[in-house]
Amino acid sequence: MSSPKTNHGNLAVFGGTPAFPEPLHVGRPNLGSREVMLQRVNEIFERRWFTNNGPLVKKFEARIQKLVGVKHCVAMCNATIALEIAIRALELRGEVIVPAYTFIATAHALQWQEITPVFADMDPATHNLAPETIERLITPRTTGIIGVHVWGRPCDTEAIEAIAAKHKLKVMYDAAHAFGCSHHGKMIGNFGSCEVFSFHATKFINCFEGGAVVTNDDGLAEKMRLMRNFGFSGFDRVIYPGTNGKLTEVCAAMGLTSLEAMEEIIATNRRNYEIYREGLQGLAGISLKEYDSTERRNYQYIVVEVDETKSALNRDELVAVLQVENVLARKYFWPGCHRMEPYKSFFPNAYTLLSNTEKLAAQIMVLPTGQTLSREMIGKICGIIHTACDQAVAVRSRLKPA
Ligand code: T4K
Repeated sequence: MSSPKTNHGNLAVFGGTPAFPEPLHVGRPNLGSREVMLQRVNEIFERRWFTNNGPLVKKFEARIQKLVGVKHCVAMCNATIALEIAIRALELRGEVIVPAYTFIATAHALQWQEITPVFADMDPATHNLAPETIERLITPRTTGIIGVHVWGRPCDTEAIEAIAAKHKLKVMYDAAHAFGCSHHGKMIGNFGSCEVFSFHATKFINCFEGGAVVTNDDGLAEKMRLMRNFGFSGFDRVIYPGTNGKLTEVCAAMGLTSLEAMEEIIATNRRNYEIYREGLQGLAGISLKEYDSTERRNYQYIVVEVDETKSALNRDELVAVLQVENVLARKYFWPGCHRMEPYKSFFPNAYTLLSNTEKLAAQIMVLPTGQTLSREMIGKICGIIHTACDQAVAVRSRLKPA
């Protein structure tokens, strides 16, 4: 690695050598034991049972049920399909209220089934759906609310569910980020009618590609099991419109191997978060989103808010400085779902009701973490941010297009 970036001449934006020879990604996969994984793959080959609710999928589901303390886990090929199946099994239709500040899959899972996602604003303190913005969006066509536990921080389930009860709406949660997290001591997975986890490669627990719906509702679980397998109920008998949402055995093998390393991965993420917290101290207008250590957290996202009214550089300038150093910081979930297609064309004025989303989506950046980051590497990333802010005038004029 090159020397620390202590003066502006060292920064890659001024022609210095990038701090890292290879790109550092947000979402570099974490690994469990390679040996155990390869052993499992060998066993899959021996069994010649590759998919269709195989023994490893069943074992993976049982582990998740136990970890989350929930009655049913229905494993799926990814969280997007899991969301689609859960939405259909819950019989949502018409309009469903979702936060504008989420990964696009939350909205697309509705739109894909011709259900209109109606975007609610975010709470700037939590980045989650602001309950007080929900009621004004309810119309006679509204059938449900999908809350998202953004960054693994639970949304205000009590307030959301009270509004839903008042208006007779169904509630489910997109818990793609929140596996292994708790809310008032209860594990995420036990709220609403059902909750959806993602086990994509970029998640702290991964199946290469994978997802799951968890629920305490026997009937709903049964329906989703049928729906993920084309609606087949036994040979030659189809009783629902279904799709192919099955998790493969090799993906379940990865999931099980990943789960075995779960505590270790969380400890690494937590260590990284604490190093970032220390390293980013003292920077005006730059704040690390804190995790509540009294609850269970997975610490999988390092989320930084850059308030350009107080910070020497704005979010986009910092991301640009970091990218040329090979630190591929991300602007999740900028510019918000309401500014992406087809929603931008459907609701060109949606932004007028989404002032917090508009403001915060332009201030948030996510930094790399996980097993591939060392203490030194994080120290170096924080050093780049400090140096760039110290030399903000020069950096800004360098970044300005000629
Ligand atoms: N709901 C929410 C709230 C979500 O955040 C997501 C997904 C979903 C639903 C849907 O879940 P899935 O259907 O995916 O199970 C990434 C992930 O692809 C996506 O799963 C995730 N959220 C989202 C927050 O981040 P992208 O498009 O920004 O990044 P991607 O997939 O290109 O990966 C990020 C970086 O990670 C890459 O630049 C390189 C690195 N990487 C990635 C992969 C796949 C690796 O180093 N190795 C790899 O194997 O969406």
